[in-house]
Amino acid sequence: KRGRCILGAMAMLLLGQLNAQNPLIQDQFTADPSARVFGDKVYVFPSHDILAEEGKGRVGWFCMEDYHVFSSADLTNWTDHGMIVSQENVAWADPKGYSMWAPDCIERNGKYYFYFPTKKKDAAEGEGGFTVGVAVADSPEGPYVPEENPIEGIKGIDPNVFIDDDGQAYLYWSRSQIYGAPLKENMLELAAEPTVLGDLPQKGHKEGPYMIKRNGVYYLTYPHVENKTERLEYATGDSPLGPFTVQGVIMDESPTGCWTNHHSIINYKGQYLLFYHHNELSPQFDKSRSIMADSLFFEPDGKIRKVTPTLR
Ligand code: FUB
Repeated sequence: KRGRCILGAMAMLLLGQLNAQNPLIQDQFTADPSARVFGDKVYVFPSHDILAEEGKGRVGWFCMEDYHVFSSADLTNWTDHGMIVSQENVAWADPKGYSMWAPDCIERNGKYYFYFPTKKKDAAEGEGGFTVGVAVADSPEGPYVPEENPIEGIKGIDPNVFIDDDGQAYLYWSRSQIYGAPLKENMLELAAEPTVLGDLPQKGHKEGPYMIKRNGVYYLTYPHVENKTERLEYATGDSPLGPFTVQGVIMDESPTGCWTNHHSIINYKGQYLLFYHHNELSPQFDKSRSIMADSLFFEPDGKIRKVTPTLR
C-alpha cells in the first residue's frame, strides 16, 4: 500500500497535481495540524502526542511536552526540523502541564509568530487552566523565542491566527465556544476585548477554529462534537468576527471512533488542501494521533464539498 501511494504521488507530481501520503508523519504521533505555505513549501505545526506515564501528565489522556515543525514541497517527503518549543523553555508554562495543545503560526514582516496553548505555572485561585502564548522566530524552522508572559486576556485553547487583506490580524481560540479578538500590530497583544462568536451551533462543544477568506467571504471552520466524535463544520460571514451563518459539514465524524479531529485549510499551488488528524497509527488509543491531508474543493456557489478522509 505504501509503495502504491508513493508511485501515485510520483505520478501526480509528474502531472503537476498534488497528492498526500497519509498519514503524513509516520515516525512519531502528531495531531492538530496547522498548515501554512511559506515560500514554496508547506509547513505543518502540529501537536506532538506522547504517552502519558506515571508522573508525566494524566495517564490515559493527551500528553504533549513540545512542538516540532515539518516542511514539504510535495506533501510526501517531509522534513522534521526538530523541536521548536518545549514547555521547559517557556518561562510561564506549568512544568507539570504536559499540555502543549494545538498551535498555529503565521508570518508578518519577516517574523514568524507561533501561538500555542498550555497551562500557566503558579496560577492564582480562579486563574488556572489554559491560556495562550507566543514564540517568535526569523524563519519558519526557528529558532523560536517564547515571550516571557502569555497573551493577556485569553482563557482557552487552540489559537488560530488570521491576517485580513487590510493587514488587521485576528486571534481566535476556543473554550467550548469560539472566541475572537483583533491583535495589535505587534502580534503579541489583543487589541480589544474578546468576542464570543455566538451564531454557531449552541448545542455541543466547539474547538479548533480555523479562519480562511475566499472571494471576500470569511469561512470560520471548527470541529464540533454533539455525539461521540468531532465533525468538521463551517460557517460563513462578511466580516472576521461575524455574524456568521452555519453552512454545513466539511468532514463527518470518525468512522472508527477517534474522538477528536482538528484541521487547517491552505491553498498550495492552486489546490486547496484540508489537513486533519486521525488515530491511524494507534487504532486502540485515540490520544495518539497522526496528521493527514486531502484535497478540498469549493462548489461554484462557494460551499465546501465534503471531504472523505483517506484512511487505510
Ligand atoms: O490535541 C489536544 C486537543 O484535542 C486539541 O487542542 C483539540 O483541538 C483536540 O484535537
